[in-house]
Amino acid sequence: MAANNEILIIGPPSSGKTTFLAQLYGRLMDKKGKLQLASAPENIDGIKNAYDRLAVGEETEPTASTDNLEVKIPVIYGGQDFVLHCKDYGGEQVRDLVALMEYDKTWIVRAKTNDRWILFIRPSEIEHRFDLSKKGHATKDPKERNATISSTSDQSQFIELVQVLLHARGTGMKNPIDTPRLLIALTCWDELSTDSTPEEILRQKLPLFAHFIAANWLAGGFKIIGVSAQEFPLKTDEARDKYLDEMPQNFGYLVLDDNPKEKDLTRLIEEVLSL
Ligand SMILES: Nc1nc2c(ncn2[C@@H]2O[C@H](COP(=O)(O)OP(=O)(O)OP(=O)(O)O)[C@@H](O)[C@H]2O)c(=O)[nH]1
Ligand SMILES: [Mg+2]
Repeated sequence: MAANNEILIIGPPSSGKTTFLAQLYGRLMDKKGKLQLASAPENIDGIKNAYDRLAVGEETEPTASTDNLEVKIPVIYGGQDFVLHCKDYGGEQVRDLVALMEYDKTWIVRAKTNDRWILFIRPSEIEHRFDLSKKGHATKDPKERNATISSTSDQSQFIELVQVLLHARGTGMKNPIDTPRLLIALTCWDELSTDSTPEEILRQKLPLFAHFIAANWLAGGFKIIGVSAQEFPLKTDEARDKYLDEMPQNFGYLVLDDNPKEKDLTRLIEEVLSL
């Protein structure tokens, strides 16, 4: 089945959606990437705000849960013109999809009209799996994670999220899924300090989820990559100065199959379009 080129970024709060879109916008303005701007985009206020913050070395702010921003950026890719629809919204909405197990019309339309999904997962925020072979009992500080959706594990939350969205789209799971094509982007890759491949990290951090995807998608219908849109945290004056001096569009990279770093962030779009 031919899939359309509409792309939806799905990600819980703080998974790096807005930072990535702001950095992508910077790359497009810079005109050095594989994906090129065709003409000036309209309505980019939300992304521009995040872009301007990065330009002065400030981190992006959490997107309000009520925000549903849709930006259309005309681009040229492989000699062809098409419009990149960027949707940014508060990740709280994604958290609610799983917590309440219900979705509104906005999400039905999003799930149905976008044939290419990018799922943002920030591995450094995944709760460590409890390994019974290493400890006799689990000790867990209840204050440690106030960001959890419920008492269920991160793994089942991501599985449920994908199931809810497939349900909203009306895609059954009896046969291997071809569309939506799924790009799993492991974000804030710099926080991992690892030489492992994105696939290895997914299997290490979320083995059940990795298995769920491999079992339900057609091979070739999904892919796993690493993304560091910002390259390092902007928590110190030194880090902020570096951003100010060297410009945000010079930071950020992707990690493709065997963990080489790819500086052209626009290639993430190429990866999802080529699925
Ligand atoms: N170290 C590091 N931090 C990052 C990176 N990308 C984003 N961050 C930080 O992660 C936090 C969340 O980033 P956002 O882009 O606002 O995340 P979001 O998914 O838009 O969050 P919501 O709007 O709440 O849904 C911010 O403090 C960013 O500075 C990265 O590549 N590396
Ligand atoms: Mg945001």
